[in-house]
Amino acid sequence: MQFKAGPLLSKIHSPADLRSLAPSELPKVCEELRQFIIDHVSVNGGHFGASLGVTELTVALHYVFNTPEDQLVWDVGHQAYGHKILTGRMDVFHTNRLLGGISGFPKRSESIFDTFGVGHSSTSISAALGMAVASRYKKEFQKQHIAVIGDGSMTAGMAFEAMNHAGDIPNNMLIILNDNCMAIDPNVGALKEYLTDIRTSHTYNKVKDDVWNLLGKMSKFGKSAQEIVSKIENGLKATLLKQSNLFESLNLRYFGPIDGHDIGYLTTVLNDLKDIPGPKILHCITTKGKGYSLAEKDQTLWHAPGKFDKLTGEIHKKTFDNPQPPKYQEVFGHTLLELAEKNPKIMGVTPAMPSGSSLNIMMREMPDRAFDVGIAEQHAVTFSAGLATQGLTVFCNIYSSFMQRGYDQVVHDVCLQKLPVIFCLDRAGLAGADGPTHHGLYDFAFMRALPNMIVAAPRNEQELRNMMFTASLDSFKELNQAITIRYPRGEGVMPAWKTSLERIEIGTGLELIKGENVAILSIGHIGNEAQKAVELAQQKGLNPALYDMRFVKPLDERLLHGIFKAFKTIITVEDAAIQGGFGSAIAEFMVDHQYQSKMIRLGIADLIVEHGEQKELYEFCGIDSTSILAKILQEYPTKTKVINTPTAID
Ligand SMILES: Cc1ncc(C[n+]2csc(CCOP(=O)(O)OP(=O)(O)O)c2C)c(N)n1
Repeated sequence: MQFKAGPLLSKIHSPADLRSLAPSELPKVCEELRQFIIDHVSVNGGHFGASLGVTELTVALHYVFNTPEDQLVWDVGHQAYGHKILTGRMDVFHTNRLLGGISGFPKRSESIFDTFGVGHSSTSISAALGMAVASRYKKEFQKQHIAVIGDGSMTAGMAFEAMNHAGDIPNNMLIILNDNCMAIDPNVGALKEYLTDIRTSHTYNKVKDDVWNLLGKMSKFGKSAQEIVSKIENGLKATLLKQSNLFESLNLRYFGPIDGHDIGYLTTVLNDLKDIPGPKILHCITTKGKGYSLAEKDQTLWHAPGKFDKLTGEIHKKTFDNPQPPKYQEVFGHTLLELAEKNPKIMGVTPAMPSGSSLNIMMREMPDRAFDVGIAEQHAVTFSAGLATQGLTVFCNIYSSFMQRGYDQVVHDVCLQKLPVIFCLDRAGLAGADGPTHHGLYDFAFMRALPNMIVAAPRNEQELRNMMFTASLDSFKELNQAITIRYPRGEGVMPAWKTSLERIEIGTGLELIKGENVAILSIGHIGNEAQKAVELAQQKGLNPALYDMRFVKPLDERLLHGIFKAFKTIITVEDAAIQGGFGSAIAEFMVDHQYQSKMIRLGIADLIVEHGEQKELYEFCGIDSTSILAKILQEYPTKTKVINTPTAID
């Protein structure tokens, strides 16, 4: 559904239009922009609170800076809806996150104003610094480079690596620290405490006001920016500001904290900062969800609430007559608590996703045994490894795509040291509307390459519970191996999910449906699509077999020998990158044992899968039941061949 923009906003088709307005008109632009975001997210879903929180910042940045010439880099990008709307995408904003529509994140291919593709956090300072250094090298000294990063994203090592570099080389970069005390859940860590101290310190704020007053006065007298800065540094800051400043000590000039919702003051300050060369940071205080009271009150719920009634604030939930299957993440959360209640060695770790992973269930009950370590996947992995060295049983839950950032730690700190860390990778496979930055497609390939790593994927809630239970046993530790258990976003298939916990033999698969001629080998939740396909084939009088392999590594070799001896055609099905994944593992087995069956691998082809609903993407990638059925019909040796449906992997 497409909503009409307010009278001022509807005239803004690019930041140049915005810049033609008088400063006095900006508050109205902010109001209309906020309303436009509320209107559209309420019917389409998507990220909500973050964009509302940076509305004034967004308007001020495009008003003051000469975008797209000046380079504006958003961190994560979930807060960039206002940016998209002001930069020529108002008319297509109703397609946000929909199949074929615009992306929910900045994307270089989408707009010249999207200077850097994002989705994963904490990259903005590095990227903006790269741009700033390139501009300097090209002698484009007028060009400004601005990274906008939240306090949550600032907790990541990458942000600090970038600041460490930025403070040591000549560059013209402005970091805007958008401090709302929130990540998705409340922000954590000592840095958060530090930022709160700065906000609330009376001495500091008095000095800060003096600095700004002086800066304002001097600007009016037309002093050069360099002079202004050295005056401030030599005078006020050095003498009055006794409190040391973390950013200053990294050679970044620190300004703030200022009210990030005061559009008038924001534009004044940004204008002043334009004249100050070198790396600098402006600390802005904002409220996530600003302007929509429910979102201000429950900021975690309204991070990405789904569709809602914008007048009542009621979040639309589908209602059903029958009990529905739970989400996999909920099964993880409840099962972990259940296991931890019986086993005092169990610990839980998440990098900033307590709600998203449902580790918050254990965190509430056992705060000393379950940790949110901030947006710090690398640390989460090595911290888990450290806990494991002391004999603890660690469940480290990381979204599959964010695990990419912790890969070296998995290799170096876990596998090489044979530490039995249990990695639960949520959002594995096609993530849906968040799109390519969030699809978890490579985990089979990158995890199965590692020695001392077991790789498993549950087909349903019961298998997830049993895999978690098996990995929590002391007998598992004796293997001296880590395990990856990967499962998708969304619901499983078992309304009665609370099954009794049973040990699974590592590296064993299951024959689900006996058959002949064609064998379907599936891994994980996508096996349910395969099962539907086989049942549809049965209705057509065919008799393909179905196996749930459960483990990509080690493979169930005994079962595989049986399959390759009995079947001429093998179809593998996975919701992961086809290169190096489950099908590849089976193909390697076939080659290594000199079988000569015909093998067809269904999975995600070597391409970027864009955003869309999960179901639509399954279809697009040819791994939904209809596509699998089409393959079965194509391969089944009958006289009644059907026309093949082309799929993304053909
Ligand atoms: C590497 C990585 N880990 C986790 C996430 C999931 N994530 C998306 S937004 C977010 C919170 C970001 O907090 P902040 O930067 O403060 O922005 P805010 O939402 O508060 O505006 C997290 C953890 C991510 N996008 N990237």
